Amino acid sequence: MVKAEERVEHNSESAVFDLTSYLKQRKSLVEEALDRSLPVSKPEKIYEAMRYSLLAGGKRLRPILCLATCELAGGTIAMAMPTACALEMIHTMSLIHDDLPAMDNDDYRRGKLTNHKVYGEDIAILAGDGLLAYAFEYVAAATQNVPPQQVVKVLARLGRTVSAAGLVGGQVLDLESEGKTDIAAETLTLIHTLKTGALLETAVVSGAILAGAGAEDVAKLSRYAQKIGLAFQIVDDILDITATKEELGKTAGKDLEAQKVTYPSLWGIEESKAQAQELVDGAIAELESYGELAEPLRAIAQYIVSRKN
Ligand code: GRG
Repeated sequence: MVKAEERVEHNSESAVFDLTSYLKQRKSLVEEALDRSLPVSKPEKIYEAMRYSLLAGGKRLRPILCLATCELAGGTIAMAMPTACALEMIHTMSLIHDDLPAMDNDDYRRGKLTNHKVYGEDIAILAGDGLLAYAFEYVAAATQNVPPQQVVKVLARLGRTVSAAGLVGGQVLDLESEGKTDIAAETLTLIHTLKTGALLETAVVSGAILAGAGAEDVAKLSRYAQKIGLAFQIVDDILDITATKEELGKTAGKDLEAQKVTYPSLWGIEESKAQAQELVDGAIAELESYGELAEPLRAIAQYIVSRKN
């Protein structure tokens, strides 16, 4: 059954796009590929720790976006799957490190105990490092039927995304902002653009690059991704206040407890919701030239504001 908030009618003539089935099918394809991507080897302990977090569930939004833009740009799922898996390896390693006592210090993630709670801090750090290194190896070694210069472009983009110009830099700014109450919306947006937006943008753009998309399409899709990335983070901040631990699969209310500046703390919940919806509308407007082909990306954008976890 298609949930009302996930049903997207593009126009009166087009069929209803069933996002629930689409996400379910794509998630299961990605999870099978992730399982195959990282078999247990020796030393077993580190492979088990890496697989524990990599196969712990989650929405798989980044791989799903990568596959969707590859198809939109005329490529196939097979061309993008190694990169889709690598995006999830990078995302997962960032969650493992983010949950460590030295950072956010969380006990639960994706409804399970965090990596360091099960394997200890030393192994959790190494599991993150192992996933990060393997993500790059996997794109280089497993991508097939894509011209090598396109694979190199994706590898370069992934490198920049995790670097001090991306996730690492965003995390540093976030750590520096802790305990400060005078953070402006612009600073908050910079933190989230680096911490959350950069990987979502790379997910969207990589799929297009692998399919051989031109500069104009890459630019349009980048703008789509930047807008959904920011909307995603605004909704994340709202959910931290409104959702339960069970819905989130992790501790709720952490931002309030840490007295962190968030979008709802600056704007209030209703205005934050309105801002997120405005960003999603803007993202969808970037897809106009693609017609029906972009239906999955439109529906995913709407899902970002209606999601409950
Ligand atoms: C990248 C070298 C390197 C180190 C990591 C810790 C760190 C540096 C960065 C923090 C990045 C971080 C945790 C950003 C938050 C991103 C975010 C909104 C996560 C939640 O994503 P969802 O909702 O989660 O897609 P699921 O579980 O569904 O995948």
